[in-house]
Amino acid sequence: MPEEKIISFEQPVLRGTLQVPGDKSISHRAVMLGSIAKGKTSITGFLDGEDCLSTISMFQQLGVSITREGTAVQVDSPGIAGWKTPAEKLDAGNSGTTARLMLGILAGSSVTSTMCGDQYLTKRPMKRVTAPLALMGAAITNEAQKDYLPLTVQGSKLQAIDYQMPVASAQVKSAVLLAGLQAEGETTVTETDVSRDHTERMLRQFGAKLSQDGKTIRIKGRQQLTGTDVVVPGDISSAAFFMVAAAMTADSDVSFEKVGLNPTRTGILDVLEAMGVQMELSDEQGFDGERYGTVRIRHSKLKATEIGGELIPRLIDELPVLALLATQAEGRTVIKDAQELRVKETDRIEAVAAELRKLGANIETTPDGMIISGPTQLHGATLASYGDHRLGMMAAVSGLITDGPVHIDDPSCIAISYPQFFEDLESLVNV
Ligand code: SPQ
Repeated sequence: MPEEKIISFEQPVLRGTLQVPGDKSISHRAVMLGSIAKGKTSITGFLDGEDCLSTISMFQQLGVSITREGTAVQVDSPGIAGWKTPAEKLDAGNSGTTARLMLGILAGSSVTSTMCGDQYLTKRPMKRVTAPLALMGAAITNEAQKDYLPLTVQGSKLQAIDYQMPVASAQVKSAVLLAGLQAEGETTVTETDVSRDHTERMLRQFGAKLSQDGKTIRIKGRQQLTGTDVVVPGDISSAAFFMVAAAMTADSDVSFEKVGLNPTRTGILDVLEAMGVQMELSDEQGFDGERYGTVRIRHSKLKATEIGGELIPRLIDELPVLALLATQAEGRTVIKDAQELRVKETDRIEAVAAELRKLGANIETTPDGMIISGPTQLHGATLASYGDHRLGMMAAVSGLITDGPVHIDDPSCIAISYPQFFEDLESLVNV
């Protein structure tokens, strides 16, 4: 990909149907559980983004046979007990999900390994995961005794814990549950607000027994997983960029097929509806596992809204592009309770505000969110991606409504979650 991408369309209109690539969170988990399980797992619709490829190469280093042809992945594993000690460091690249879930998995394995990450991931906090794992007896160390990557995990015997989560985070919840799967006794995790539940759903699919009581999940240790077939739906967090694009670009009408509709991920649809976006849902399927269907979005007159509380974990990754949408809405949109945005690939509160201001947006930051007043005519500018795929895609979509071209600095990070993003954008505009 070039070092700069220019978005410049003459009166763009987005029309047609789109099948976005596979869900990133589900793709990671399919490879992880397929590798913990003994036997064969077949994955279709896998996301071939850089983050998920980091997960595949980690397990290959641990001795799991994984082959991939495009979006079809075959896993053949000796099971977690048969993994071998890797010769090299395990590199999580840019992927927080890979790093945090793998810490939980490796803690109860029988191998010793060191995990590293790129310049952005090594600045993201790992204590939220290493603290509960230490309570379970995990041996995780860092030469500098800090809670950041690189971290060395010496697989050991774990004890179950009852854990009250301090933050709403699917990564922390998943790390504790996956460690609990190898531990002695029954582990319980209680959430503050419900976060994405792909790990729980997929553990059941691989034969594990879990029970749930409100915000508390219980898992008994020492359960064996059995390889299975996994179908990955389209990623609603990727579709979100084009949903927002269609909602704010005159005359647009786009249908998203086979897009994931897991209720712990559909906060974006609730917000679009609250902002007055014309939306239709159809062909809903897959109710027992991961739900998916078709979502049609049409250009609409937008009104401001408030986004906070329990909604936040259901749309955390969509907040950058929703902030862009809010610049086109009548009134004052308030995003609150979203302090987690500050510890993503970059500080997504400051970065979003800085870039939208360059376009002329009226936006202020708060410790836990943003306040955006609109509607505002946005102007062309050069925007930075901060090496953050969600910032890069927000910048690209902004170019559909600016009165001049938008230049994106360092757009290559978009391949982390959406390698064919620009092809899909071209395919929808002015067809
Ligand atoms: O994997 P990574 O880098 O953490 O990815 C992000 C993203 O924007 O793609 C966050 F930066 O998504 C997280 C998400 O924010 C993926 C995820 C998961 O698959 O479990 C859960 C969320 O993170 P958290 O910290 O709330 O658990």
